[in-house]
Amino acid sequence: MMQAVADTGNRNMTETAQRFDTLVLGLGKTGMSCIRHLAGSGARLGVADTRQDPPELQTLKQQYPLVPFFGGEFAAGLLCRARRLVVSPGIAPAHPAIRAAQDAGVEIMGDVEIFCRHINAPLIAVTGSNGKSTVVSLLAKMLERSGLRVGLGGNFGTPALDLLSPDIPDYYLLELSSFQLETLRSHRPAAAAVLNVCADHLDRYGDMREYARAKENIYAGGGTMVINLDDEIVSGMSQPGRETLTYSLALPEADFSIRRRNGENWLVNRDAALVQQSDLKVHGRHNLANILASLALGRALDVPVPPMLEALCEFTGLPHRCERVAGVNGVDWFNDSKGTNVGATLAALNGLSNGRQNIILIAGGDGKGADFSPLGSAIGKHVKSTIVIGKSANDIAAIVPDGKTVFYATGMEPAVNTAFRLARPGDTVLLSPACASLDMFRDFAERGDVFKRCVAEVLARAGR
Ligand code: UMA
Ligand code: ADP
Repeated sequence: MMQAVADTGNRNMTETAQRFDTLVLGLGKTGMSCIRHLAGSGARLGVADTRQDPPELQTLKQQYPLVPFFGGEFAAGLLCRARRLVVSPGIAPAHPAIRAAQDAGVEIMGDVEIFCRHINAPLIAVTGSNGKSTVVSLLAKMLERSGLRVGLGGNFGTPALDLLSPDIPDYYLLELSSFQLETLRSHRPAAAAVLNVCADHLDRYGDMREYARAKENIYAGGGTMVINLDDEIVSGMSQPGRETLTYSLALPEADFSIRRRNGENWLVNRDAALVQQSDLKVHGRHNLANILASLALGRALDVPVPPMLEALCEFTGLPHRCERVAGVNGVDWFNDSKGTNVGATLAALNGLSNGRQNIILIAGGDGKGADFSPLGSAIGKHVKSTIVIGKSANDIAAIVPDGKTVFYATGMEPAVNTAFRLARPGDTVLLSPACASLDMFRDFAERGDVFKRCVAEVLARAGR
């Protein structure tokens, strides 16, 4: 039952008579950024959220008491009273009430669409199942090192509309999720990349094709296409005749690749050697792909190479992404809490293994409808023991190959204690859940922080 809880500002106006220029759907980070952007424009605004007490309700009440809030399941009757709906990324536009409003002629868009209609600096847009945050963070550092000012946000950090200010940067750099791309039409990026596509969010999309189609929309607005030749789905998105820069860990014919010279791996741009792999501070092969993608995006913008190289040699990666948190008694401990899908965990296993089946893997959480079977052979190749946690514990245990040990843990602390008991010098303990965290934690960052605390405690108890 939909209920208005904030004052409409006009007590004579009944709820049924209310009309909105814009009804914002969702009152999380995005919804609040939309209200901040639209308030003051004179438009009649409202906000609806299926939750009665969404995260930003108190902020709305305090800062925008005249904007009415409607909590509870969306009703087509309410949504049809808006001229336009701004849909937050966590809400599927396929929701029946949103569909009904669209059929009735209501305009549907997301926050990034509004953002793209307002900007007057070039946009760089990055999506992919994995590596988005790493690439946009690294690219931002590269651009800043070249003296350029960057407005960085989107799915990572600051919501897009909060980046708009009179102080216009040289570039806007957006990490875009498939959810944000679903409702985007007006983007005209200078350069865009889909880093990779692997199974994720299949609780929202009918199948992989639908998910990949949402991501592919990033290329629809023109600009230089940065294409990962190692990813079959992404290379299938190439469009002959478009300005394109390619990268690959495997194919030397790519514009940006890895080549062996004098016994060393070099990151190269065609025949020009850029940087030696041993000079980099990030872990895992997948991060080499992220660096090649960042270099290609920088090249697409004509950023000079030397400052880009300085920035990437300093880059140590982001927390919770293959982050080394301890190395004690010959055992390395890695926090890869942001490994929220099968592709990320595969990358961590392949990237951190020394080929000796020495990884003790902690995995599990909310599987979002994923098929974990692609993990089976990597566990067979690289993992010594698997410790499973959370809602998907049984599903992950089921794909561990016969002959490998599986332990069930009721939470992070018992999981870490079990890992400590099992670990021997030369082993690596890796938290890489292949699952979202929401069944046990507020978010991936809390899960990673709890892991780090448990690791510190178990090592302290052991006097290490
Ligand atoms: N929700 C409801 N009812 C509603 C509205 C939302 O139940 O009426 C639920 C959603 O299903 C979701 C949660 O509330 O579980 C948050 O949804 P939201 O759209 O309100 O999210 P925001 O707080 O606005 O945050 C969103 C992104 N979240 C999602 O896409 C789910 C944030 O990405 C992003 O940082 C933020 O906008 C700013 O742009 C987070 C994320 O998990 C990090 N993204 C997914 C991912 O990276 O895999 C796509
Ligand atoms: P995103 O923003 O797309 O979620 P992040 O950079 O935050 O990407 O990394 C998320 C997870 O994906 C981490 O576990 C990280 O180790 C892994 N990862 C990062 N880059 C890649 C890549 N290119 N391929 C596969 N996994 C990756």
